[in-house]
Amino acid sequence: MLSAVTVSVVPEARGGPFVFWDDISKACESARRLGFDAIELFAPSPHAIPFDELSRLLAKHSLRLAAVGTGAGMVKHKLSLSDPDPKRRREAIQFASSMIEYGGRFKAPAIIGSMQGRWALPQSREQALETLRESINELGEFAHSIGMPLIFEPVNRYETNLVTSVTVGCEFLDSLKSKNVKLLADLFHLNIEEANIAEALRQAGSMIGHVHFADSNRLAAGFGHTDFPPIVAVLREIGYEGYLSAEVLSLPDADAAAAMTIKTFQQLMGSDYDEDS
Ligand code: LER
Ligand code: MN
Repeated sequence: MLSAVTVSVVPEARGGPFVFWDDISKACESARRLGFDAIELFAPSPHAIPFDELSRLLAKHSLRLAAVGTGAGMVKHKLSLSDPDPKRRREAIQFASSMIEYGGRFKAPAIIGSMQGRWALPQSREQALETLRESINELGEFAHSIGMPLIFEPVNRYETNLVTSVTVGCEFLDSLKSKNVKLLADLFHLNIEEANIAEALRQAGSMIGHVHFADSNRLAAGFGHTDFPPIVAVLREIGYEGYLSAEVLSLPDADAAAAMTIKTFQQLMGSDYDEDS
């Protein structure tokens, strides 16, 4: 497994669960110094950090791009992939596509989390899920056309009323025509929604494509009460080789959150972790 840390350049997301903020160059420098393999980027659009600039920074600090978030589509632009208004839904698809394309240039998948939206009357939940299914099928196939998977994230009940758990996420993926969509297990959301986090991951098996590495309280892994060893044991058992990406609050400050994350990551990886990788 590989380590990653989040960087947000979305002012409207201030206070959200991202470790580094605003200054991508400083974030890359800190990530490398602390020993991360990659960063995960949360940006307002593909134009926020031009391709050449990010390429140069990643190369300079020997970092990879783990994934790109699309949450700004919701937080900043109020776009939802289950929007009953066809025009707004098309804008949501266009925004998500532009992020998929941007990430793809770095071989990084895009994540659809809060952009799944929420259902509300007069729509039914089933109608909203059907609309979401159409959007995710289209985006999944677009991602496929550029050789990338699409990552879909169940989000806890306080943030969506559509896909909130790994079980519902697996059912949703099974119902898609596109077979190019993987699940994101955000350990903070799972801590709220699952009876047993490790068991939920075991059930999902090869459907897991990305992990947000957060403690019970959404602080860095190690600052809460989540029991990580059984979770990592199951991730190994299901053959997960992707990222544990710290999408956590920047508390008590960015460097402390990042340092606790990498300490916990290295402890969990034990002898499997090659410090030079
Ligand atoms: C939001 O809570 C979250 O976990 C993000 O990764 C989804 O956009
Ligand atoms: Mn997340």
